[in-house]
Amino acid sequence: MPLSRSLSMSSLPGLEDWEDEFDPENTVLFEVAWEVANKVGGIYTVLQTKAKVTGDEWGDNYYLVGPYTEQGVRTQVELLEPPTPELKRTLDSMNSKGCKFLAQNEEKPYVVAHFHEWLAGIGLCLCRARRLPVATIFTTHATLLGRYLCAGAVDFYNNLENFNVDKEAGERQIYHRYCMERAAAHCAHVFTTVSQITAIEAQHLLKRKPDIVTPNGLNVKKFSAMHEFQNLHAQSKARIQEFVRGHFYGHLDFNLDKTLYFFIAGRYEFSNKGADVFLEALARLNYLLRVNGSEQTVVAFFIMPARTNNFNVETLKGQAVRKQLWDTANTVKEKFGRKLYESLLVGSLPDMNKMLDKEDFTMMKRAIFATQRQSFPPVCTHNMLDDSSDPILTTIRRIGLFNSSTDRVKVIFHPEFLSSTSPLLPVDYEEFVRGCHLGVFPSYYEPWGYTPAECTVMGIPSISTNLSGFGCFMEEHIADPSAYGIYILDRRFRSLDDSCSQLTSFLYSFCQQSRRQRIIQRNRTERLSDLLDWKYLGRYYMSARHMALAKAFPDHFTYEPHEVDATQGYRYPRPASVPPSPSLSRHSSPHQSEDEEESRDGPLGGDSERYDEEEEAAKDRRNIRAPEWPR
Ligand code: G6P
Ligand code: 1S3
Repeated sequence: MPLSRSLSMSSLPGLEDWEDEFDPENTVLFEVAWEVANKVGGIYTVLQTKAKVTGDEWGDNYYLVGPYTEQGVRTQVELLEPPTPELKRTLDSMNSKGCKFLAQNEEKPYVVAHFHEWLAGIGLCLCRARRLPVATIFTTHATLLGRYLCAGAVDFYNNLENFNVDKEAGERQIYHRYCMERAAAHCAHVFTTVSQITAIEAQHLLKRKPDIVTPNGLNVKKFSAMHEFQNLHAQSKARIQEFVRGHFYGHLDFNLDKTLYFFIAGRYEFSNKGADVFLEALARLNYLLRVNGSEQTVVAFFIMPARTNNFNVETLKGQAVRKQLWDTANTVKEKFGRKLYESLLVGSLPDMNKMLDKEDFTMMKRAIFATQRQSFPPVCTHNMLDDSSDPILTTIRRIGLFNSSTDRVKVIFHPEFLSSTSPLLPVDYEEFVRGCHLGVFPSYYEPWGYTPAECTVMGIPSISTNLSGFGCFMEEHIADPSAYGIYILDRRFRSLDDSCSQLTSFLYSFCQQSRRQRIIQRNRTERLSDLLDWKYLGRYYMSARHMALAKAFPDHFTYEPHEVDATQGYRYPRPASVPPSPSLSRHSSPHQSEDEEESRDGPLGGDSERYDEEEEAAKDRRNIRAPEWPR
């Protein structure tokens, strides 16, 4: 039966058999994970963003199975009546035993069940133990033991083959969970993971080499207006600037037009996510900017949830003071405007000495008085429960980044995920990322890393590492990643200190870019989005399902074994024009200011003689090899 789906299967080498064999009427896909409609971490993003391409392929025969949470059901699930009496009976019986569901019906013969992570993996082990006629896939998004080992002071990647895995898991009191993960990996017809680096890790720690690497994609939103994402950057940056105005009240002695916003975000694993390296590099950057008399200021945000008991008073006060100043300015403006209007109505120019009266001045003086402050602007926005032992705060105390006036690098630790309803910084995560200049993710342990990928599709440059799945993937597909705003830190072959120095030099060079260079770079970053689209990356999942069906039902499905080679596919050459690095920039006059540059070049970032975005993008497109089916 022909397929209705977005990708043309016949164009994909190796899938001709699949097209003949796959009958969506007769084949059912279950995807099982703890993070189905349950926003806990990165796996939620995988499932949520992938749903569209998988749904296009499998139609009504695609089912997601996850935990029943009231919150998840209320906000993300549409409840349906079971379509057949058999299914209704089954679900009623499950319900009577206390097992709530997401409900759909299926009784056709070829079932693929795809389990994510060890928590769901128990279902896979039971399917195999009970000899159910189901093709099974197990995807691990990180190994339990790998995560634990990396979080300790272990030279992980140089010792992968030497770990006594049972002993290490036992010592960390995760032996039972480790065994479930290893059992699921071994029981599955097909075992997959999210990156080559995690495939090597799994081979050593779980003792099975993954059959295929299934990299994580995103749902890439394309704007109809070419440079809409640049406008969104400017709008979102304005929201962040408002917050900064309030947070630094009384200490706003830096130029917001020359302020850059860097951020790190994610699960709070201090060293695994590289917050330690970022802080050290910020301290060094602060020194470099100071001794070189730079006019730039950097505000670095740490968005990592920790245990708190709400916002702290000083931070809330900052936003209240800002609001009061805004209200005062508006009241005075209103009165001024009315007097001006009255004067024009009677045909005379206003007497400027009478435009503001005593009361106005008193009101303004009172508002200014409220901005007096004895302490530095707070580093942390919340009251931390573990203030004295918190790793970010302890490090900040050691390196002395206290937001003093002389600091060129300011730090804000926001230990809660962002929300558009926050009284402090009312933006959601996407809006925040769009408004920043650079995402910094110097992870030591990062099987994939969605944060830099999200930056990329929004046209925001980022720093990742050659220990992260994302960083390695981009290195494979782009000839000169940094020209596209993808900086890849070497955390594999350098010492910790050398990695910090390299990160410092990335940050310092970034600070030296002019506005025009940043705009050019953002244009290039955004051009990479196609590479991360599920439309392309979803094919690895298709391949895994095909392989599993062929293993479970060899009489009905065949799969030609292919070596997966991620370098097949897109390959971005160096950008066609000069890279936007400060050393290579050519100013048309030696003392040209950023504002002059922008007003001449516009948001496209360049005149036709030196930089033509359209032409460069077109050349890139001609040079990029078409994606091929992974072999
Ligand atoms: C976008 C907007 C420009 C704005 C620029 C600021 O490109 O279209 O109007 O000037 O962002 O860039 P910056 O890197 O300084 O935040
Ligand atoms: C894992 O979540 P994490 O942040 O604990 O899974 C994510 C989705 O595959 C992945 O992006 C991330 O690197 C892993 O670490």
